[in-house]
Amino acid sequence: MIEFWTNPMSRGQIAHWMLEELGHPYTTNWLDFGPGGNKSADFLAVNPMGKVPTIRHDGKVVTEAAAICLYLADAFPQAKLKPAGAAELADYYRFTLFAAGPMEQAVTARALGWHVPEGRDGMAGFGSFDGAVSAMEKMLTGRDFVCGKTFTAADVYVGSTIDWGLAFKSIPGCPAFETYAERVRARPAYTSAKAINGTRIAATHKT
Ligand SMILES: N[C@@H](CCC(=O)N[C@@H](CS)C(=O)NCC(=O)O)C(=O)O
Repeated sequence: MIEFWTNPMSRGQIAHWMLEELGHPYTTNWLDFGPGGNKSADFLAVNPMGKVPTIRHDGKVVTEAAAICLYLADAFPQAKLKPAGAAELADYYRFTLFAAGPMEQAVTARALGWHVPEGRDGMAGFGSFDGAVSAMEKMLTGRDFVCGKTFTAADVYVGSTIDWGLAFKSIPGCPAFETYAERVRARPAYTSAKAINGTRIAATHKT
């Protein structure tokens, strides 16, 4: 059994998509943000960061949306979401960690108004926002999915990064991002995860 802690308006949607890809049963613990939810003693005992997404499988806790995607692909090989060849694995790890590290930092820094002082790009892991986005664009150009023709767990994470970035306009649109986003949004598991979270948002976040 997989236990899953999430909030519908969060990066939890990334892990939710991955869980829907697996087709394996899981239990969802919806957490509100606040002292009674993600900062409760019970949840902090599971994840001391008090952050979602978090999963527990076979007694092991996994946090970090990217790690959850990669871990579940390993733990459930029957889902065939991890490539076998060395060349594909190189892209699989590189793209996922690039999205989870430099891209995530670049987008967050921009959203929060943090500026890398002039001449200090070399010290920042993401270099600059424009540099990270342009590298991601080049990396995705000319390929259907991260590992080529076949969808993998890397596309759940990288796809979420591009999907959310375009939806919230935190990254600029370009043909490589738009066409890639269209391909990953066609996954039935993407649609079912969106539907589950949309239903939860409608039920709990009244406007
Ligand atoms: N590095 C983590 C980030 C997780 C994260 O920041 N989640 C946010 C929601 S999108 C959260 O739980 N925020 C609540 C809080 O920190 O109180 C990951 O990639 O999973």
